[in-house]
Amino acid sequence: MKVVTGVVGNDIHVVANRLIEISLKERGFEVFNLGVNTYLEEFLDAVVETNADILLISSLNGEAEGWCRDILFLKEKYNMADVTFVIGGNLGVGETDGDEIVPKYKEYGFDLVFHQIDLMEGLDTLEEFVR
Ligand code: B12
Repeated sequence: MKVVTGVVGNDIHVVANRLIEISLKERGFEVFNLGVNTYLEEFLDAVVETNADILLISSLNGEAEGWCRDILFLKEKYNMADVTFVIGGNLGVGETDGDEIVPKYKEYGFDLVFHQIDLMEGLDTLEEFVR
């Protein structure tokens, strides 16, 4: 399966992004890593270009919310109903409550949301979901 990944917005935290690429490859995924500082439009273009099955977005500095509110609209616009949309990392700024954050991102159009969740746990859940 093909996965497009990267860190959304003006976010330069690169360590998790590298770990995500390595871990996905180890699990047998074909990975297209756009790296840090990636804008939403670039993610969507890459999904179209690579015909990816999964878009996995990371946010560490917490600015994802400002970038990802239109996912539902864009999914429809680009005909991406079959693509699994995943987001994880630090999805809020400052003290944040997962019970509030997760439903919010689901409303924005993400299928799987991992707020301050360990990467391996998240990838196990992703594998179960796509299976
Ligand atoms: C190193 C670091 C930096 C370095 C980054 C160097 C680099 N190029 O990577 C520098 C000093 C440059 C930096 C800058 C900033 N940082 Co900084 N940084 C950190 C720090 C100390 C460690 C991050 C890290 O690499 N961790 C190691 C990796 C492996 O862990 P991780 O990032 O947490 O990722 C794990 C999980 O989140 C998860 N994960 C991540 N993505 C995904 C996706 C999915 C799908 C899943 C399932 C899981 C998952 O998997 C990873 C492994 O388990 C953290 C604090 C901390 N202790 O976490 C702050 C932190 C991330 N930074 C923070 C901030 C605010 C900033 C700045 C805005 C500070 C400033 N005022 O300038 C800037 C942002 C600049 C920018 N444009 O993005 C905040 C974010 C707060 C928030 N979200 O509310 C943190 C949490 C510090 C804090 N407690 O306030 N930072």
